[in-house]
Amino acid sequence: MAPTLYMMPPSPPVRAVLMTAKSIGLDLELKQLNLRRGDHKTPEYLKLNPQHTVPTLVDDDGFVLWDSHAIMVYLLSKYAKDDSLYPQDLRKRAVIDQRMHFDSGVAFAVFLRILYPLIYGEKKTITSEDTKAAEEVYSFLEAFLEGRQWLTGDFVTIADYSLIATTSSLNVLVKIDPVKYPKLTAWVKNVEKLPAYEANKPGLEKFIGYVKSILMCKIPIGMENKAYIFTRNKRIFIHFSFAMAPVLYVTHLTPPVRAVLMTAKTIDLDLELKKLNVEKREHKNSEFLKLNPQHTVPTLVDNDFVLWDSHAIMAYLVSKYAKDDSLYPNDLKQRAIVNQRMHFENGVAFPELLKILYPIIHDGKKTITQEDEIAADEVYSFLEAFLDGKQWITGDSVTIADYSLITTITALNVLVKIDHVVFPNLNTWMKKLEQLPVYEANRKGLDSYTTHVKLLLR
Ligand SMILES: N[C@@H](CCC(=O)N[C@@H](CS)C(=O)NCC(=O)O)C(=O)O
Repeated sequence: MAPTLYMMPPSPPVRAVLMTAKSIGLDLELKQLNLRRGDHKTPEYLKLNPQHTVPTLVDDDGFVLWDSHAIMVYLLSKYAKDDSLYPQDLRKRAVIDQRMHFDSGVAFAVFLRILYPLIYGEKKTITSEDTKAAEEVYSFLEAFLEGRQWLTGDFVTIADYSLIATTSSLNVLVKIDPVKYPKLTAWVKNVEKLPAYEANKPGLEKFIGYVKSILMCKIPIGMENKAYIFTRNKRIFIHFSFAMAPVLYVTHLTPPVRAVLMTAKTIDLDLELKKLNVEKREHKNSEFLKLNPQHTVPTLVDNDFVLWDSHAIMAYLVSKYAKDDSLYPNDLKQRAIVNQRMHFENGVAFPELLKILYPIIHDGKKTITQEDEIAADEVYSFLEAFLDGKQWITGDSVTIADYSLITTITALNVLVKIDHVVFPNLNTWMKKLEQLPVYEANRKGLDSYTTHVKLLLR
């Protein structure tokens, strides 16, 4: 029996899965949902996937998995004849993971942030802010493609599928300028020539028609189209060290950094920490941009190997340095669920935290609005559902998905308190994590974050 995919053709993550299935000649039984009609919020569908997203996979033995990235990895590991689209090689895989988390947490998040208010809200135009956000995504991709034909190297992987699905859709909203982004433009053209791309086309066309029909003449033609120019600090501050311990670039207030620190502590791995001062824009310094064009912390330098994105870093460190696989199980299905939860953290929970936090930090906002509360409560409700019948966020043992989520949720909890009566599973889970010795690696950063935020809110 073919695995079932709950889907909606215009959805980019759905199309990424379809491209993957096409590449490996896997038949899927497609069940179409109409999201505007609310098919994804029915009790039956919520029982399958409490996060109510498409795509959701139900394998022939009833195994349920959502999140396109987790699904692609799972399908390849189970059904592909070789590992070319998601190589076993630790470093190649780590870079693919990083690019896919970039899709979840940045590219696709930006896409939704522009699209949803147009579909569901009052918004009528693409604003200059939208353009700026999309252009930032394009700039990152342009940088990732430096010296490479495909997104992670000289071969096609699921990171290309994931990002072409999102980018080709974002391009409908904010055009990719071929002059500003020549590498990105060439990459899009190359991907379009792949046989697998046929699986992106019909959905993309539906998406284009859909956007047109919704907006009709709403998008103004002469909209602002300013390039986002990174402010580059000229000061050189990075001294490469050849110490044995991997180097981790950090800032002290960030949840993803704390998640990596918890992981390193658990596996007893020494890291040489290098603090970047974000206020002094050290993360935008040209030296650091050379290491990580996405200019995020944490960034890991393990000898000659550079990797960013906390999720990809945690997976890499556990695979390379841990004594066993308990934090990131080798078992296909267990790993698939860990991946799904981490993409949830990256694509849903963390962006919600930033949406509430940034106006407080950058614009002097002093209050938590009802809208903020609703958004945070939605994240809490998802987690409450994920934890149903489980001790930890993916099952019976602690994994890096717990670390990823606890650091973000404790930070969000400072802004919007978790109601213990409404979210009992979540409350119990947090208490259990707080009792782990490794939680100390979260506490320290969380405490200074809490003080900082409370001061700003005063
Ligand atoms: N990270 C997820 C994102 C999936 C997602 O947000 N899909 C959208 C459609 S493009 C959706 O299902 N939206 C409905 C909802 O969130 O309720 C993935 O890669 O599968």
